[in-house]
Amino acid sequence: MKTRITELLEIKYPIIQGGMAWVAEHNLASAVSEAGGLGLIGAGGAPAEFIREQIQKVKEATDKPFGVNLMLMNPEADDIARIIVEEGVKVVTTGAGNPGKYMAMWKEAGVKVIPVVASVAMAKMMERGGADAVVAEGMESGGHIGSATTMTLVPQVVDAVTIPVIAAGGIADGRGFAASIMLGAEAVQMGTRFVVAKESIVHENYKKKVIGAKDIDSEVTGTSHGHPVRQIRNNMTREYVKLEKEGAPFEELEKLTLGALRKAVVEGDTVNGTLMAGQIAGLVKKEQTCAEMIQEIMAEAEKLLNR
Ligand code: TUI
Repeated sequence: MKTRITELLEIKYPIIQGGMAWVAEHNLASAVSEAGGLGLIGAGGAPAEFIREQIQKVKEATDKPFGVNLMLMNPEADDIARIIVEEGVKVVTTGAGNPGKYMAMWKEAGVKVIPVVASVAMAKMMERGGADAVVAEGMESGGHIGSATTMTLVPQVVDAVTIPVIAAGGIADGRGFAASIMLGAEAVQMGTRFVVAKESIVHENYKKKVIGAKDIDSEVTGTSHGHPVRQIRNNMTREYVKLEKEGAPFEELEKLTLGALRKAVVEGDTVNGTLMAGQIAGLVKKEQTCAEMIQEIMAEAEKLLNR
């Protein structure tokens, strides 16, 4: 399947792996790229030099295109933005903010820039700033989210910009892929399904929680202070939501989540860790290789789209 995104990124299939903090490291990114999608290293809150090492490991593992997701709240974002250029990374996606201040540097270096947006206004601003494409991410997604759903956001962004749009949020199979194409998207970005990939280094306990999750098992924390984060409900989210209802200050809430994503991903703490996952976790039923996932999704989508 050819779209402006497969042409722009020189990839075989229009499937991009989400740039998930802690989860999207070199093993997962190189597996997705080797399978014909676009693998991403998720910078999350990691130190800049760690990201450089991750980039170098992907380069050793595959000669296919891959990218880096720069989470803009990272305190070392400036250094990571520069490392992306120094290491010759071809694609950058950004999240949780406005990447405007890096745009000129990246464009000059020939890096393809794809900001993740959660609104039409942000999509238009990014297009004006020189973005090559945007990811329109609905609130079905795991992690830090906006307020519009994928179903409503994607067609509105498609109508508002001329650059290609990638749909994200609630997509995990060929039906979601085909539906995204129908909404005008030219690729999809998936996170939750890749969390349980065989090549994903996520702790088995976390993977089991995603595989066992039902449709309404996620919870959004952080709405009281403007940083909503979707994750699978557990002891930590119950406590968080309770404190939020009582009007607890941010400093107190932060104590619950500090280091909690690492606790879940690395240590497998499903009780007090942050189990970021999207609403589509209920559809994710087994661990497969990235290649198996991509092949299955493309075969199903092509059948549906040809009908
Ligand atoms: O960035 C994400 N998802 C993320 S980042 C992340 S790391 C984190 N960990 C703990 C707490 C908070 C964050 C986990 N998940 N998705 C892309 C995304 N970007 N969703 C929404 C946005 C967004 C929000 C505001 C993009 C732009 C924006 O603009 C604000 C502005 O500056 O105008």
